[in-house]
Amino acid sequence: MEAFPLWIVITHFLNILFMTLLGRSGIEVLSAFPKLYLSDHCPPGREAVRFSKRVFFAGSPKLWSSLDEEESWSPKIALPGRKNLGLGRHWHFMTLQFWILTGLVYVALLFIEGQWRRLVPTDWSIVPDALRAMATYLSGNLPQPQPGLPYNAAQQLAYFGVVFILAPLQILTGAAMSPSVIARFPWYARLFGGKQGARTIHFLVLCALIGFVIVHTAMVVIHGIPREWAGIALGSYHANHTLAVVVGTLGLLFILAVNVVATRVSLNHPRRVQRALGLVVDPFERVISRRFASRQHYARRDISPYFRVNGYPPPDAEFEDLAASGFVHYRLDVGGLVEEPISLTLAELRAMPQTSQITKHNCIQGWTNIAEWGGVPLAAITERCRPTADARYLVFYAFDDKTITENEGRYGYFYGTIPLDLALRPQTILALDMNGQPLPIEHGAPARLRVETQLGFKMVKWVRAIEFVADYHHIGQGQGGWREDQQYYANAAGI
Ligand SMILES: Nc1nc2c(c(=O)[nH]1)N[C@H]1C(S)=C(S)[C@@H](COP(=O)(O)O)O[C@H]1N2
Ligand SMILES: [Mo]
Repeated sequence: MEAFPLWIVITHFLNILFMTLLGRSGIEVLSAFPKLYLSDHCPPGREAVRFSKRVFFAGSPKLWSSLDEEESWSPKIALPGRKNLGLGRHWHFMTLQFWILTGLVYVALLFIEGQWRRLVPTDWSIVPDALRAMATYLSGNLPQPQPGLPYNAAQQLAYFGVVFILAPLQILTGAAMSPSVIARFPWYARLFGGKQGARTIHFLVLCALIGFVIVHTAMVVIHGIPREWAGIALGSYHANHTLAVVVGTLGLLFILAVNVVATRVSLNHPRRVQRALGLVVDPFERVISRRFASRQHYARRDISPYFRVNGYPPPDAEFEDLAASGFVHYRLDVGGLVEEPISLTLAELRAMPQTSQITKHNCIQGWTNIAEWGGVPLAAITERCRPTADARYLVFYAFDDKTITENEGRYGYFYGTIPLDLALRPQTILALDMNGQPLPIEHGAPARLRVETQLGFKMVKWVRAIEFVADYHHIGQGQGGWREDQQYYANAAGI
């Protein structure tokens, strides 16, 4: 009997390759916030699981920033390792697209070729049969394969679980972590117990998949490598066994080589990798990030007791003087490609139409918090200064010099850009208040951006000036923001 048709041999191989990249880059993402929560308030010190020795507390006397929580994990495990969340995400979202494509082709062919019975059990007797098969293994014998199939009931049930339960669950919980998706459809995250619930399930499914791979590999060894590899690498149990061992080994070496090269190149040429993977990742990010408008309306009782800080306040004397005098001398300069450049005091900003919203903040590292934000819709500011026809982006310049506040070989003043259409969305505001009080210094006083479909790093705090531009490639290192420049984050930030 033919064990596996060619399309199964190919999709199975691609699947191994993509799962190694997805798993390793997923671990990199986890290292940026190495803790799991069941609640979207993410109370510091009260995590469900923590993969880090260091504990941070809400009431700690010394201000800490969530980037301090990041861990550096080995490139042998994480892709690429050594605190590179930006490229970890690039690898994850690049591979994801090919993995889903492979999965769709596989499942489509399974049905088109009438082979779905290979995986989908049609009778409940599969459960006792699977139990019996496991008992047979435990007694030191090999169970009989299912009639007409190359594997037994326990294997069939496990394969069904992986393809039709674990893989879809991984995609669904992945989507429930996208700030764009859950800003537009807040009910969707609730299906999984919130974003943190989805994140925890996503991790548990990773563990289940790793467990599956271990047992699956052990089974291949127990059943006998040359014969099993003849089946899955050459498609037939009667194929030449020497050839099977050669092809199988070459296949595994290829997967290892791809992983080694991906890791090395990412560590040594991060900007090139950001750009190259960006060709596949950026369009995908943009579709998900910019299509939806936020429809979040949480209640006051949903507000988080403690809201994490990410990014230390500007340390210089000029800013401290401004703050000490209650920002009376503060001016927000709005210029660039506009018909009427303006300069607004805090009082003038407060005299403009105000709005407020209770929304969930999603830091790229993985934590969430809910707060109420009040301030001026960016649409109102845009309307006043009347951008010219060639203005396409808004650049937000901040007061904090990261050379001083976040120096891990990074430098320059913080800034960020958003496209004009995002600026005009109803829940895009220049916030002046947080939870009914003027913004605390650490959360961006006197004014900070809120773009409720995006990741936290897009929401520039301590805004000094806004510039309308046609293009951002001449600013900073040209990637559209300080974290994009210095940490290789993608510019569209909806997932
Ligand atoms: N000026 C400035 N804005 C910034 C940052 C920063 O370091 N400097 N960090 C960003 C990141 S990564 C996040 S998650 C949010 C955090 O906002 P919070 O400190 O109010 O929680 O601010 C964003 N805006
Ligand atoms: Mo962040």
